[in-house]
Amino acid sequence: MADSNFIDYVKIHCRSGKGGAGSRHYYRAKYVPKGGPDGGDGGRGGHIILRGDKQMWTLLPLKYNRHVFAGNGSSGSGGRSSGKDGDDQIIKVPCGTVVFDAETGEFLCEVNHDGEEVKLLRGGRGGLGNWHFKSATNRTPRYAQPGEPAIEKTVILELKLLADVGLVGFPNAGKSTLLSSLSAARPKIADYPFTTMEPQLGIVSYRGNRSFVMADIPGIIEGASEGKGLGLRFLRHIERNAVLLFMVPADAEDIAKEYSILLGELEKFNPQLMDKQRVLAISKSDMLDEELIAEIEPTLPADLPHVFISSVTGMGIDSLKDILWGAITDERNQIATPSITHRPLDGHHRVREEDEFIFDTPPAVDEDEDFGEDFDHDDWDESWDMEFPEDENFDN
Ligand SMILES: Nc1nc2c(ncn2[C@@H]2O[C@H](COP(=O)(O)OP(=O)(O)OP(=O)(O)O)[C@@H](O)[C@H]2O)c(=O)[nH]1
Ligand SMILES: [Mg+2]
Repeated sequence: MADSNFIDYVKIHCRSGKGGAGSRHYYRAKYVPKGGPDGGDGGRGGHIILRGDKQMWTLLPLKYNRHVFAGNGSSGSGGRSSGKDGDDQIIKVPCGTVVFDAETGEFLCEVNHDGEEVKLLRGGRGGLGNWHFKSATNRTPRYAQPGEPAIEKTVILELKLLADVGLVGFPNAGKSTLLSSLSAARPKIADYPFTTMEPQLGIVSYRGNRSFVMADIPGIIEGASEGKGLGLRFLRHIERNAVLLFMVPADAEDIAKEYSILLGELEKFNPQLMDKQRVLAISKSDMLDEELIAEIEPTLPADLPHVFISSVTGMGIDSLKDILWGAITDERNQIATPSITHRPLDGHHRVREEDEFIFDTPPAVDEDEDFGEDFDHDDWDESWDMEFPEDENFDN
C-alpha cells in the first residue's frame, strides 16, 4: 500500500512571500536642492493558491513537493518606483480537496471545482514608500513602512472523492464486482476480505447518454470506528456522495442486522452521513430462488428501497440503476457545496505511519537587502548627482 499511486492525504509546509519594504528616498537631481521624498512602495509578497484541476485525481504530485514557498516582494526604490510583486505559487489539487491546519486540525478551506482558486496563504502587503507620508508639516518624512511578514503554515490536504454513489458494505459483499460489471473500472476482485485497499471510481452509463460516478471503497467491519480492519478513514470518500448504496450479500445470516451494523459505523464516523439517501442492494442474489426471496423480503428494513441483484447474472441491475438515477437526480440529494461540514481532524482521520513525514525546517528567509533604507537625507554628497546626456536617443 505504501507504494500505491492513490494518495488521499498529504502534509505540506507552505510559506507565502513577505511584502517588500517601502523605500525612504529623496529626489535628487542637478540644480534641484531639495527634491523631496520619492521613495516607492514595496511589492506584494506572493500568495499560496490552491487551484482545482479535474485532470488530477490523487494528491501524489504533492507528496514529492512538500515545501511550497512563494516569492518575496521586492523593495520600492527612488523615483516612486514600486517594487516587483513576489511570484505566486499555485498548487494544483484534485477537485474535492479539503485543507486542514496540521497543528490544530481545524478545517481551513476546500476546493471542489475545476479551475476554482482558493487563496491558502496571503502574501504580505508591501510597505508604503516615504512619498506617501509627506504633509504640510512633515515635508521630508524620514521613514517608510516595512513590508508585512510572510505567513508560514503546515497544512494537511485530504482528498474526498466526489462521486454520485458511494458503495458501503462488509468485505466480500461484492462491491468491486458490481462496480466492474457496471462500469469500465477494473478493480481487483477476489473471494477474500479486504481485496480492495484503496478507493476506486467508475463511470456508470445509464440509458444511453447519461452517466453517474460510483465509488467503491474498502469494506467496513463492526468496530471499524475503533480502528478495526482498515478503519473508517476511507469513509471520507463517501461523505460527499449524493446517495449511499449499501450492499449485503444474500447469504448473510441476518440482512437487516448487517445493514444496521454498517449504519451504526457510519454514524460513528460522521452523523451527517445519516442525512443521505440510502439504497439497499442484496448482492449475490443468483444464489437465491423465488421462494427464498419471498422469505427474506418481509425481514428487510422498511425505511429504504431495496433490490435483489446479481453482478454475475445481471439480475436486478437495471432496476438498481433506475433507483440510483432517481435518487441522484432528486433535488433533495443534489451534492451541495459545501455539502457537509468538515469536522476537524481527529482519531478517525489518523493515518498510516508512513504518511507522516518528519518535517525538516526550511532555511530561514533571507532578509531583503535594502540599501536605500539607512540612507540619510543629510548624507547626500553633490558629487553623487548624476548627469544624464541631453540628446540621448532612446529609440536605439
Ligand atoms: N455468486 C455471486 N458471487 C459474487 C457476486 N458478486 C461478487 N461475487 C463474489 O464475491 C467475492 C467478493 O467479491 P468482491 O467484489 O471482491 O467483494 P468486495 O465487496 O469488493 O470485497 P472487499 O474489496 O474485500 O471489501 C468474489 O469471489 C466474487 O466473485 C454475485 O453477484 N454472485
Ligand atoms: Mg472490493
